[in-house]
Amino acid sequence: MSTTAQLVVASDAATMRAARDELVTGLRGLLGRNIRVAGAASRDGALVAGTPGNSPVVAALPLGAELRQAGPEGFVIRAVAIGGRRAIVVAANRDIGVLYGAFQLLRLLQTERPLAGLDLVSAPRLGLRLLDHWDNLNGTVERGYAGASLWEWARLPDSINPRYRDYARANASIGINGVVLTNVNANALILTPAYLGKVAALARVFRPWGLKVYLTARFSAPLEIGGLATADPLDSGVRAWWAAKADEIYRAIPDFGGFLVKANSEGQPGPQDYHRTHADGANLLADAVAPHGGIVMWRAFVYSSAVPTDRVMQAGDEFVPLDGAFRSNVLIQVKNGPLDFQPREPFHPLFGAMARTPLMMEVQITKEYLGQDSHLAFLAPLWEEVLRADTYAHGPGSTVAKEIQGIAGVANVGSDRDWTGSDLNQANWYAFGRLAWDPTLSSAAIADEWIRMTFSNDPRVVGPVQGMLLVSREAVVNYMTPLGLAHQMARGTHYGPGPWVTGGRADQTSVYFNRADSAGLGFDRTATGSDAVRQYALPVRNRFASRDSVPDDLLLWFHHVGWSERLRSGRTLWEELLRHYQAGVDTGRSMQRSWDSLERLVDAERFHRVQALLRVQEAEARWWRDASVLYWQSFSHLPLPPDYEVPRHPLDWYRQLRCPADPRKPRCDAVMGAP
Ligand code: GCV
Repeated sequence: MSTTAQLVVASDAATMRAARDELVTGLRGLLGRNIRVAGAASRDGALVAGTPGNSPVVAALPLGAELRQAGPEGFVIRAVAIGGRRAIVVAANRDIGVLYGAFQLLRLLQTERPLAGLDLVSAPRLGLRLLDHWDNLNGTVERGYAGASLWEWARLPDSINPRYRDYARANASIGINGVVLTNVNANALILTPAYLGKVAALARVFRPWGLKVYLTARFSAPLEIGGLATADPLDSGVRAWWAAKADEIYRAIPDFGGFLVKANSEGQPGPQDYHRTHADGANLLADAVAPHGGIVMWRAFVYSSAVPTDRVMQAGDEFVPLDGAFRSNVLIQVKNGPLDFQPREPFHPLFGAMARTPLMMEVQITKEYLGQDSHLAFLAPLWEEVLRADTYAHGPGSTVAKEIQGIAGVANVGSDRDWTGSDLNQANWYAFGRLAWDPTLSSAAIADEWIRMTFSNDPRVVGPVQGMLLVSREAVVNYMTPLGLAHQMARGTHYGPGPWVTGGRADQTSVYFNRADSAGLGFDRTATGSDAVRQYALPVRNRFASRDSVPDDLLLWFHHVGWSERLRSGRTLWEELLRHYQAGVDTGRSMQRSWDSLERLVDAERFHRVQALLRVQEAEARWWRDASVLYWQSFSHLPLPPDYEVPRHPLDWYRQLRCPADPRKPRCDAVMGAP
């Protein structure tokens, strides 16, 4: 076999250079062969990458129909004969498609898929595939568990950390095409000239990788940095200020993507401060960026302390009446569930409920409520569950995936050496990109790819690690919030159990959500309670409203259930609760056993790091189980079965645990004692 393979890339444009360099690096590493790069004239490459516009070889191939299917960002990969020799072509309509195709080819090689007869066309289903960073200008990251912000604002624009390029490469490898650099709890300073120069420097690094830059816009910026006396969206001075600001941004960053806005939510300023609507606010910014082709992503995560209705209903009540009132370049960004990135929630009722408004979905890759950096929770099953949920908005088959134009993931990326706070957390960044590209991919297939590319193709590794990943999210649901419970985490840190949390703002407390009393547990959201079910289309509403048809895993989200009432399993609520908490702990243990079996198959460094975290997770799963079960028992007064693992401490001990204030590591292991 020849030790040199020939790659033909005819163009020297920045994105084509990126594709060429990735192929050279990847093929060298994977095949152990030298790669010779040839230009336009060569017709005998083993691998040809290009567009009909920049590659005569691609232009000569009969790929018209496939390229139409590939669209602006997709690609075709095909085994062909060129001049009688076997070759592979990576073709696309645009350079960025070639780059995505190059990564796909490397993925196929690295995961040992057969290349003979290769013939695939791939196009992203969603146009907007974004990472949202909740990064502050002082270098901290809200709900970030992977170190400081990647963005070195003080050093930019002169100093360009090489990780910026690697960050862009990683994103392009999974098809992510945009990044919101700043926290939705926004700082207006990002819109000042000095910061815009820094943003432009980042945009220059990201551009070849197809990664557009977006910023969060603080609604009160005209007051804070503009010297105006108001931020009223209908004020002509305010409108002129935002239009001029948009012009200034686009002069610095011609392909700037647009704004993401959190308004009138959790203390952020917004149009309601001036008795205007969310549509007035969104349209103000949309008009400013429209001449430049920009968009506005306006978040639906709103709830008001003044409104006494069920918190999970407020976004629906607020936004549905505004359907049709937004400019065409506004997207409403809706969290996957109506509460706040819980281990399990029903899909958000806004999906399918705003027929005249483009929606995008926001998910959290950083695991604020799922054990943060230290617990293993592979999130693809959670996202798959919501993407496939049927809203019935336009009849059966109206899945959430079909109701959205884009998806944003709150990034779990920081300056930690492993990028994401733990080795296995990287799987969530990967899974997010893959599902954003193709929401029909299965969690199992994504896990399989990631393990093969991260650890090994050895089935003795792939099988156990895939098993661990696929059960991990349900384990977290079981030991934290089984059977449809939600928001039972400690106040503030959202780490560790706190089902007793009360006081302060009611709809941020655990007791508001669990409604535990001597009769039973759960939030009645049927017509006899808050009637939140009414926000869903009829078949879904009926399914959730009836005790006969509500899925067990959402039971307590929608119903207040008596402690001794029998569920479909024939067991009482109390018995089912105990089983679920125990199942969570048991899965924690089985994940440890699976990982321990890999000692000689995974490098020692990563093996020990993951092993240590799985120990933490098992200990903390017991903490969750014991604290929760004891707390529910103080209402149910029902006994634990004789063979149930006895909680190590009385309830008061758990209630009095005070976690360290360090937001990165709020674990209580020091006080919990050895596992
Ligand atoms: C960025 C939750 C988080 C907040 C976050 C907010 C949001 O409430 O705890 O940290 O703020 O969601 O999504 O705006």
